Amino acid sequence: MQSEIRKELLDAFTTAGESFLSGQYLAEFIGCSRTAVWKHIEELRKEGFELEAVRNKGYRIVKTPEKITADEIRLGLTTKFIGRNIHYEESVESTQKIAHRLASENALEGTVIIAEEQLSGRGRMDRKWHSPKYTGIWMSLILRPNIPLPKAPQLTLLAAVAIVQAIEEMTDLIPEIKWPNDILINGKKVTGILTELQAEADRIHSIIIGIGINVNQQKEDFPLELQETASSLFIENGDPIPRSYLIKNIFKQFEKLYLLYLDQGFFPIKLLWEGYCISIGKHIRARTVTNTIEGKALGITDDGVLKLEDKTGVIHYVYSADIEL
Ligand code: BT5
Repeated sequence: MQSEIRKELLDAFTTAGESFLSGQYLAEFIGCSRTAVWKHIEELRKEGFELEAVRNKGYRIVKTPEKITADEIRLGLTTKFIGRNIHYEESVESTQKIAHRLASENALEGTVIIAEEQLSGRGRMDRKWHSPKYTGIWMSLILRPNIPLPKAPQLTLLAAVAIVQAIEEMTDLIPEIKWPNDILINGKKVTGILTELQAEADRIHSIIIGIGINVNQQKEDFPLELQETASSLFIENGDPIPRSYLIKNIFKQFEKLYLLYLDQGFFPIKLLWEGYCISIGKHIRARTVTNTIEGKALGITDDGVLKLEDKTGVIHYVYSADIEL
């Protein structure tokens, strides 16, 4: 919708409050035909506005979409650099793609790209990430730590701890971490993390942490194939959660842990992470790109690598895999 018409339409509804506005009135107000008014109203509906239409009275807005705005996030944000620079988009292919571009254009550390919807949200190994409009948190965070390349996966674990802490602060839920990048509640996946790098052989230019959190979806908002394995905070908690508060909380927890990490290394993060991990001590199956290993998860190394003991007593070090409990 042309932005001036959209603005005039929203202004008219704002002034009218609870009163109805007729199609005729809106057509004259905006200076277009009634058919054009009807088309614009349909577009507002597609954007998530709920409009009531009553014969002989006209239209009124009954519910506006719960949008995230960069201003709302900035208001009351206490961090020094995480989330201080926000790129907010209505609809994108993937926030990771934009983050890669901005990172190579020297975006500041802590820059975050947030979208209301992703049309090709991605998981690890080119898997798809379902990212419907106005319901979840789909964002990518640009970091520039001065750490050696093999330590980059530690930031996935750090992000998981920050998200779990933020969820705990706002709800009574008990989230659990499944190595390396899933957060589950009551056994269902509510969050996935995707860490990508821009690096040379021995130097990291930037680390891009993609975070996908199912916040306010209802069960039927998930495609059938995900309904048994995925869930949202709303489904588990019973109340919708204001996404911008959760985002702010994640920024706060993340910055705290990240500064601790830069100062003291991975060890303090590891201790926190172990407290939330569900797989340690359990018999698990790890599917890597090349093979499948079964055994007891002993824990993670100081670098964040999973230690798995098979039934012959051999210890395997797993850098990346899908875990089945
Ligand atoms: C992940 O991959 O879990 C990482 C997901 C990262 C998504 C964020 S959103 C912001 C940023 N921009 C992006 O484009 N991506 C990042 P993986 O472990 O490979 O899990 C992917 C699998 O999770 C899929 O194959 C599905 O089975 C399942 N899945 C897809 N969408 C889901 C959802 N919304 N909730 C729960 N599970 C989902």
